[in-house]
Amino acid sequence: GPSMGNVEKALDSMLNDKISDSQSTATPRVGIIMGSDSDLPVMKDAAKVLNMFEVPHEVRIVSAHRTPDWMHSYALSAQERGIQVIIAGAGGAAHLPGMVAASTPLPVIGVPVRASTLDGVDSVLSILQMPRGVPVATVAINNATNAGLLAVRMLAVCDADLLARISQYQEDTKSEVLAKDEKLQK
Ligand code: RP5
Repeated sequence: GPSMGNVEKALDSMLNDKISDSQSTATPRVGIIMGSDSDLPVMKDAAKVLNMFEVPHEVRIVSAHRTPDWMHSYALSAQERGIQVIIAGAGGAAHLPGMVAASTPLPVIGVPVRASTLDGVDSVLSILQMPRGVPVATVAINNATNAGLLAVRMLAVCDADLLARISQYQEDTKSEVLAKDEKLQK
């Protein structure tokens, strides 16, 4: 397959050193990728959710436009490396989720990042309007939390432990709202 250039390699390892503390040493089940380190403030929310559910994951900078060869090799190798779901965030002309979905059989969740003068509408339309045959599950603008939760639900289909945890999370969310209502009535 296509190999990574030296500049891309150096940039990749540099960017990944900075965020390595949010990653576990186990084989990652979820790949969180994004077009630029400027997407990190949004995309870290997906990592937070996966940390909360103790799902091993990796966080990588993969740009469709600036590092097309790296993107292609990432997408082609993800499944055989043990990745089961890919969360891809990008802003502007956000081609990353769709282009990755084109080169992997894995489910891809797209996060439209609000990154330009068009307020994220550009990102959401770029990610949402995929042609028939190449699906991307698109979440709301900047909602990497939901991307993380959707990834957990996908993994929970064949993982009883994770299913119990996601059910507990839903119970906790319900209790929180009911407690707030109760407080309001006092
Ligand atoms: C996209 O362009 C990235 O996903 C990011 O959201 C946006 C701007 O990137 P930078 O110019 O900040 O690197 O490729």
